[in-house]
Amino acid sequence: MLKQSPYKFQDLGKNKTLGLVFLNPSLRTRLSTQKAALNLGMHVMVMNMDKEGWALETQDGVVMNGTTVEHIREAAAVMGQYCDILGLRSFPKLQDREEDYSEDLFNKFVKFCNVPVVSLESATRHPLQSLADLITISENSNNSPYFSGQGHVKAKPKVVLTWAPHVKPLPQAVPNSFSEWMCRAQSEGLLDFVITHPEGYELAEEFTQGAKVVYKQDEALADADFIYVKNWSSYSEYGKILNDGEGWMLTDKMLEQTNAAKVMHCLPVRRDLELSSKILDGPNSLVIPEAGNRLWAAQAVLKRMLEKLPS
Ligand code: AN0
Ligand code: CP
Repeated sequence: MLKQSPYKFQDLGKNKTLGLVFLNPSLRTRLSTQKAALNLGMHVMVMNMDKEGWALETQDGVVMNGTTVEHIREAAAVMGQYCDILGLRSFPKLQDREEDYSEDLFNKFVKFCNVPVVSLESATRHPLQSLADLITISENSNNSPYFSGQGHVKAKPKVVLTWAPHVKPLPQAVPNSFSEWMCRAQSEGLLDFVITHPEGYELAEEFTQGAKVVYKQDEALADADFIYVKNWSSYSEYGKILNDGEGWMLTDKMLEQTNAAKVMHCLPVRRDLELSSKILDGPNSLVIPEAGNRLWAAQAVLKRMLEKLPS
């Protein structure tokens, strides 16, 4: 495992350059992917398009006489000239569901840059996060070969994804990906997966096939081994916040109904709005090792991509 020998493949990325392109802010994804690339011997360049790049036009057929300065056709193609692999972070605009769920921007970037692309969270998915989450669950479950010796002694852990309150409309990308990966793990008999949220926050069916949805949070949390906390905006009333989410913030009192559940969150987290500080600072929280595992997730993915590149 890469975690045991981080530098084992440090020759793999020699003379290879990774470009990380951010259209939105990031702490974990930026640093973990950068460090993963360095462990593999790659060079890394970071482009903060939102702050330092030219305003990007993504639609075809427009006369660019407004605020956009450069078209994605040229911008992506040019970045592809300098890099062997590119990563892109592009949040949804949360205005037009069709546009966001078609992954129009991400797909255009892939098409025009002409090099392999890794998602650093796109409009509908955050796969590097979900891989890190799966590693974290494995390390804390004794039915896994990666069990660290601490955590749950159970043949099949119960994993619950719970909606949490927030003041801003957030993407569905993190819960979509988490659900997609957990449904797959469930179909392989590794765990049981339950989703809980207030009515109106149903995720797109393509990501939740096989998941059990329970609207009563206390019912869903009963006997849980892992609780994954995340806010998302509505998919059906696209991009909207439907209520103030009162009573949905996970507290240590709620943990009493669970199997001493370990608590996860992708971060950044708003303390005492999404998740109580008592839980975050307490022994049940996995948020820091979970963020630490972002490194190994990114390194595993970059390693695979490097192995497929012509040398
Ligand atoms: C983003 C989201 O919910 O998708 C990024 C999470 C990794 N979160 C915020 O914008 C707060
Ligand atoms: N979890 C996550 O992707 O964090 P950042 O937005 O800080 O990269």
